[in-house]
Amino acid sequence: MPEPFYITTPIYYVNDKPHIGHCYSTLVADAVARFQRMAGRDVFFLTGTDEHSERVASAAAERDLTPIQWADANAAAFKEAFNWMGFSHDDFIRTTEPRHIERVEAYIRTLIENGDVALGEYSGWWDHSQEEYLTETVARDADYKSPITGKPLVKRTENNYFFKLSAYQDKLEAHIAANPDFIRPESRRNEVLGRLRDGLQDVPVSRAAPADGSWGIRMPGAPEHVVYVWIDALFNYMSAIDTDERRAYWPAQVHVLAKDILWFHAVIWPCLLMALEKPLPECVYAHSFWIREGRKMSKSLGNFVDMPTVLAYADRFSVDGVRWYLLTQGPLGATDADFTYSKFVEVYNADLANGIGNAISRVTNMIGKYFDGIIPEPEGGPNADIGVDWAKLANEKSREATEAMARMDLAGALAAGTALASAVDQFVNDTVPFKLAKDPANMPKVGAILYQCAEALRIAAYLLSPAMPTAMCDAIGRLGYSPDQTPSYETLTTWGQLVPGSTVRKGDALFPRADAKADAPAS
Ligand code: ME8
Repeated sequence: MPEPFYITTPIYYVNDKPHIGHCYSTLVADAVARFQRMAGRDVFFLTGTDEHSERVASAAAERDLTPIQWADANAAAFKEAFNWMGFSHDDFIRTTEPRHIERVEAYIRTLIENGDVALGEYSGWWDHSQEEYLTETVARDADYKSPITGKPLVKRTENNYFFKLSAYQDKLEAHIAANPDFIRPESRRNEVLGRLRDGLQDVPVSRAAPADGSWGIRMPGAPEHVVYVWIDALFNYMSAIDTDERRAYWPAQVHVLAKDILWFHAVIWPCLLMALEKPLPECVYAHSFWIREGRKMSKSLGNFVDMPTVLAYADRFSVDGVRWYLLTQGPLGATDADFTYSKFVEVYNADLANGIGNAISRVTNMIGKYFDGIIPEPEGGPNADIGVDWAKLANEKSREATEAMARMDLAGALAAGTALASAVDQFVNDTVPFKLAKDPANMPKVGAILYQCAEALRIAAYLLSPAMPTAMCDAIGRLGYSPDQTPSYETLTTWGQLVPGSTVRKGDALFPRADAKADAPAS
């Protein structure tokens, strides 16, 4: 039985349309999911939308729509964007779906029955823009403004149901100490540990139901309250797989998200799970933010890289070109990453047009020219010694990619594929098959060289396919490889799979070189 691998993204607010930040988190999860599927894991990849926010209701009201009408329109926009980006999610959950609502009610009922949730009065600093309460210390440090949006905080007192978060402080700290990879990257883990030193306070899990009673999940047994949107949202990770067929996916291997919502995922969510006596996820991974041309992306600046802009980039550089840039240059670590046109073109040309794309055309062209487009029988076998131990190198690179992926080092994993493609370029330069081919007596050797090139590129293409599924699938086909079933990682990456006699396809450049002087694509 393949081992389960459950990976999630945040579920995104539907008060507005998707943008590059939402695409980035989902892309990171997609690349990991694709890699793990290739490695033979039984992957479940979940994304979706978070809909019961007050802001959805107010954004809908501004447009004379009901909240669900506005949520439907934006959830559809997220689905469209994610399909268009080529994401391979297994499910897309919406928190307004009955399957989610019913299960949230059940979880809350259990928490009330166990005494982990009870009625009380709460007074705190409310960040309306983020829909969260901040502690006195955090509010004071932020000068009583939202640390995320800079909007003023409001002192608010409510009669609410509370979750006894404070009761779980010791258990959570012990878990974090015993599991160094529970919160990643490490700098984020240290931030959480620092904040935990202030001590955990109980948190509200309900709010007064809106006057018209139309939006939110009712607290079981107390219809004058709705479940606080954040609690409702966190439960999606469980509700989506709380069925007989899917339950084995829990606990999740990775929750992917950004630094803005780490506290909810690294503190509140695990404590809720402990209260429900469920095992905790293996890793909560919080990446940093994309900024644009040196400036934070914000509504007021109107400078989001929105979907029309992403589309315009993809029109010129392909969806895979966009995916490549985001994955290799993205803010997976502790620092923000800048989305700039000049860097985009530089990376695209260096890595794709002049890198893997060029290596594939060079090799398929030579096979076309010298062997009528047929993969030659390698003289001395696939492992013939012509200066590079390809079997060893391919193995090393595959292992490096696997290890990097396990650390969520996506750029590192992809660099292993790129290194294999560069080794092919170097090999061609060193062995000069184009010169050797001038003498017919050399053709067996030329055949052996080109066989090894094509085989190495096939493996490189597999290693790069989690980032660029469409282009790399095309590349693998061009190299004359057509596995008749979904092959395992080992057969994919084991040297000598290309069958002599298969037909190579030349075709247009996979990644046409970009003109660095052209203007940035406009949406
Ligand atoms: O917080 N760079 O939803 P949200 C990178 N519904 N990633 C970014 C980004 C940027 N500039 N901007 C946003 C919510 N993101 C809640 C989540 S989960 C149970 C509930 C990504 O629509 C990033 O993943 O505000 C961030 O954490 C998420 O979008 C916030 O999405």
